[in-house]
Amino acid sequence: MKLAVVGATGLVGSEILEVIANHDFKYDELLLVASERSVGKKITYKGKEHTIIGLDQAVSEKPDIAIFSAGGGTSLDWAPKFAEAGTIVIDNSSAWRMDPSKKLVVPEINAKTLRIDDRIIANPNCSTIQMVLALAPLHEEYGIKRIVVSTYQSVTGTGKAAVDQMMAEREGREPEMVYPHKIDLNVLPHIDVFQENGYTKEEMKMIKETKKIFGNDNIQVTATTVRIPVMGGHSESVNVEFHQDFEMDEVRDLLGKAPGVILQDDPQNNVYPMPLNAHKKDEVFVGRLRRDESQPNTLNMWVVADNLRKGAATNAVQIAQYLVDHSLV
Ligand code: A2P
Ligand code: 11C
Repeated sequence: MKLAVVGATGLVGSEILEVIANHDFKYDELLLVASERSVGKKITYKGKEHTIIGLDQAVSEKPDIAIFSAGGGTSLDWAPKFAEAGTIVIDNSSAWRMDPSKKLVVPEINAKTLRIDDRIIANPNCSTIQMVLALAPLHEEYGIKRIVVSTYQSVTGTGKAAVDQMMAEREGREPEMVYPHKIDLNVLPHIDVFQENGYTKEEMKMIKETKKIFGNDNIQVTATTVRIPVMGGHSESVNVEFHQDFEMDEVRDLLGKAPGVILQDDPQNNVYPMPLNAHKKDEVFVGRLRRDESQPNTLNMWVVADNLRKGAATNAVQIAQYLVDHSLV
């Protein structure tokens, strides 16, 4: 197994390296790939020194799997070249997600759709992954009719430069502005670019990707995505209406045993999911479960996950592990 991590010097790339180590993902050779700016730099990983290489060299090395996390442009240009060379690309960017010929995979939900000829596999957006993972066991039982989601997203979702902007503001240094406004002590109802319909691209990702992952265009979704000055994870208020009614005990039971989901729902003792606790965890945390008393068959829930972990690195490494375990690579 020759594994390449493209974007290895970035926030998601470093997290991928951590997850590979934690999950003991087996490889014989590891290629660390970044932009020309970083080529030649040394990184020590698991006690071994690695030299960062460029994309041209990485393609010529014909890795078995390449996990991409270097932005949409890099994925659009380079994933097909790797695929052509026989590499399976697992792509963290939005470049291929809505391409009908590419699978959009959250392993617990739809890894079984993967086939030997899937050469570019898309990893969904972080805010989508955590929401669908928490909803999947309930969807199976009651059938989702409509989702209303509002997010509270960590600055780590934007990348290193955004963390730097927030910390510079917090520490009274001159910030390099990544966002159009200050982010510390502020809330921006704006993630990614605005579209013609008034929604942001992040909101449209949540809508379209949810339908694709569940393989059901009839699921209605509306989203408001918001950046807040925290690190550690994205939080989401999810209001979900089902076709069938549910019992709260059964909802708790289903979530309690869902793979990759941890129920943290004991409000009397101030127990509920928070980004501070989700930081560096691979699971999705769910709490504040309560019936929406304003209409039938509807549930409110609070969903938190480390966006760099299950929202990106963990999901990608789980896809890679699935390919290995099922002889798809
Ligand atoms: P580099 O560190 O050389 O710029 P983040 O989202 O945290 O900013 O990280 C982005 C990652 O993507 C980094 O590893 C960055 O490498 C990499 N990257 C950005 N542009 C390119 C490119 N054109 N080719 C290869 N890697 C790229
Ligand atoms: C954010 N969700 O928090 C974004 C980051 O499509 O993979 C990931 C963007 C993407 O800003």
